[in-house]
Amino acid sequence: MKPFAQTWLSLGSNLGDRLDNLLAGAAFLLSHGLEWKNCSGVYETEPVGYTAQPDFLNMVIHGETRLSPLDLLEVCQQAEKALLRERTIRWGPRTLDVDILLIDDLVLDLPALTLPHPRMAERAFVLGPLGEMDPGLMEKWALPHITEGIRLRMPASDFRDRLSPKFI
Ligand code: GSY
Repeated sequence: MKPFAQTWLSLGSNLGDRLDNLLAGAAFLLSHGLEWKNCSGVYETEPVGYTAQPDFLNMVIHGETRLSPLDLLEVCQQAEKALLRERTIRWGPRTLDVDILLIDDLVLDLPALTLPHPRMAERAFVLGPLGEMDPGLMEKWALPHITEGIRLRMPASDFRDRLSPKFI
């Protein structure tokens, strides 16, 4: 059997019930090939890129999976679809966004997937939750501790028990 790979995923939502969207997205992933290891708290974050949109809630999940990177990407995209994500503006509001940040030590440059995630080192909404959850990973990948524009909204201990694979 294929060994487990460790992976870190970033989830974001700024439309509808943002917390429910994050938890439903996480639950979808956990029922489609991702095994839960750990997660950060949920952060309220200022939008990056296209700034004329509501604040996001963001979190990072650490899981393990036997899925290939492209199959994991497919599951992430299915999770977005399951949450009825609409893409009207390219960088605009969304019910759920799931980005693969890291898979083990993989460095990939495919048309569909670049690893490590090419913009993670400049995004406080990724670096804050990741740093909270896994300081060793920050050192390993020489990631800066940028926390500007984000604040902890809910510690992981407050919602961990709502992460159920049967949510969707
Ligand atoms: O790439 C993820 C979607 N996204 C986000 C996000 O999740 N959080 C914040 N704060 N800004 C963002 N801009 C984009 S695009």
